[in-house]
Amino acid sequence: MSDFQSGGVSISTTESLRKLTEQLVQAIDCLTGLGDDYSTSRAELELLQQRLAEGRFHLAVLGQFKRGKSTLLNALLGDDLLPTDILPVTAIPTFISSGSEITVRVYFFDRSETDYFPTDDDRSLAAFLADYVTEAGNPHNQHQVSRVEISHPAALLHQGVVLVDTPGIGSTLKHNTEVAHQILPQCDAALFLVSPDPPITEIELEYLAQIKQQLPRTFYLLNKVDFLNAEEQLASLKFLASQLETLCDGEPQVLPISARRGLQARLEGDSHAWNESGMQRVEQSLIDFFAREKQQTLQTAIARRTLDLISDAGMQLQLSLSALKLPEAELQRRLEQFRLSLPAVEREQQAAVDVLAGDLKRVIARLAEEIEVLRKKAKQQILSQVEEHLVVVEDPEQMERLVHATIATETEQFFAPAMRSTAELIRQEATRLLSLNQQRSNRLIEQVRQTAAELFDIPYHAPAAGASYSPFAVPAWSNDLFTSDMDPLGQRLSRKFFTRKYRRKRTVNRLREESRKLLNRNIEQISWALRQSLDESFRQFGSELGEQLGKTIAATRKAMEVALERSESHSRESSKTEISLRKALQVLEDIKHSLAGE
Ligand SMILES: Nc1nc2c(ncn2[C@@H]2O[C@H](COP(=O)(O)OP(=O)(O)O)[C@@H](O)[C@H]2O)c(=O)[nH]1
Ligand SMILES: [Mg+2]
Repeated sequence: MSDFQSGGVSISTTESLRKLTEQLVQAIDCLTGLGDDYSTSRAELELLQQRLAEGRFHLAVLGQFKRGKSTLLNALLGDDLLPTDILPVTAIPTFISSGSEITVRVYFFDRSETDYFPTDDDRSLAAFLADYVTEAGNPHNQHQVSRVEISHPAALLHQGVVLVDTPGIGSTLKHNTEVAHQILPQCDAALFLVSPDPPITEIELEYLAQIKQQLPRTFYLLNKVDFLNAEEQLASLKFLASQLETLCDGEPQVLPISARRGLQARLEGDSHAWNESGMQRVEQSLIDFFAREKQQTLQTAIARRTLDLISDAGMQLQLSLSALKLPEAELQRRLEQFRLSLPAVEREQQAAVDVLAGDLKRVIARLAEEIEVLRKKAKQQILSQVEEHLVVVEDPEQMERLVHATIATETEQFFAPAMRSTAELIRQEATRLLSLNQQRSNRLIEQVRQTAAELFDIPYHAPAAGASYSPFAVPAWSNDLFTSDMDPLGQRLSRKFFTRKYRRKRTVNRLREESRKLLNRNIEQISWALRQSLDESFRQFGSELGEQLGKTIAATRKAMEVALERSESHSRESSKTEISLRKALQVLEDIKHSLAGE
């Protein structure tokens, strides 16, 4: 029996494969007949069709950034292939499938040519990959890489298994979080990775809820257990299980692992250590799962996605059809009514923008309070130690050395955790407010769709997945944020010309002043970094809010205007259009019902 519990997959057998294949062909045919308006949905269906035919199963590793996703994949492949780092690295989804040797192909958004490894130059594979999938080699994806495909001879990849490395959610890099959401419709099952400290965050639970909605199977791994003793590991697993319980109908199995130790064991061929790392159990469970349930899960995932795409196309079709059926004057009137409803929407949107700005101000005020608390604490903790040297030490040179040493250790020890806890506090507050704003904006978008639906007497379909905004991201931890270097200017007072007493007094004053300045400078850096992140998250959120709403309005308006145009043109033409639309709708409805098993 597999360690991963069965998720109650019901579709099975070759008969259902044959049926699903046929349904896809019908749906694609139907959308092809409808022309360019439906080309995006058609292209997506074609990709699903291809995957189903090839039995290409996408198992994605998902989770927050830095949980060890890439390390885990490297351990499973037995190869130090994907870049891993303490900084966010994987900005691009990477698909790893079976091949007799290692090759890499890089795809771009803005051109159809691809880049390929091995190349003519002598670059290593790691260097080649780093140029595309790391933030350092390809900052903010300026090279417009859409995805990377790697082929690898690892046995685990046989029989159509494709492992997918994803950028994490919750990273400072917003585009990573976006990609982590956009990848979900392409995945069939997921390994969801968490690690202790903290075991699981609010953002992860939200992400997981989306994953559960879209993917038929999810497996849970607690990574980095090498940080924990047996007791702590047990407590972590228990806590995780309780957090996951509501999402998973019952306590899910969470396997504890150390991907890093596993990778090392694989590279050294140490089977005992491989077993100890927990990775052997993961590998065996995956092999069992692939053997027993891969085909079923693939079919379930593809059937679900097909159903979603067909439902969306059906709604678009219904809107065109209802519009077409109406007399031209009536259509004009309703279109006008829709237009008239827009200013109210725009007013509400403006109100939403104002609320957002107010919320940002509130979080900034909260940040200022926290920063003052921090300043006080830093003074108590660091300056009191400095002051001790200033009082006790007689020799000015020795005093200088001691103060510098104290500042250097204390800066790191105080500010690193202080930064983390302040950032966490601000993150929680920002996430709470942004999620309220998101609910408001989702309601507004729904309102527009509902107005359109009511005007044209068509049933209202809630969107498959609401717009998802990336929440506030804590700034990346970097030592550059803090400095312990004191001002080197004007130090030395010549021993020759001044008495030691005078030199000591001057040194005390200068060190006191510099320590204060340095401490304030570090506080300002923290404040500035968090303020930047806040501004950026709220700004992005605001612009996405406008964009989503704009798109919904534009799409609805376009469907009506197209209908209006057609009804204005020749009536015979129009009745022909109506017949073909009606036929298409019937076809889609039939497929939908048979997909839903009705
Ligand atoms: N201690 C420990 N560190 C790990 C483990 N797995 C990964 N890491 C480290 O965590 C950091 C992030 O790993 P990476 O695989 O890049 O995470 P990703 O962002 O989720 O892909 C790296 O420094 C890894 O070496 C583990 O099992 N134990
Ligand atoms: Mg990674």
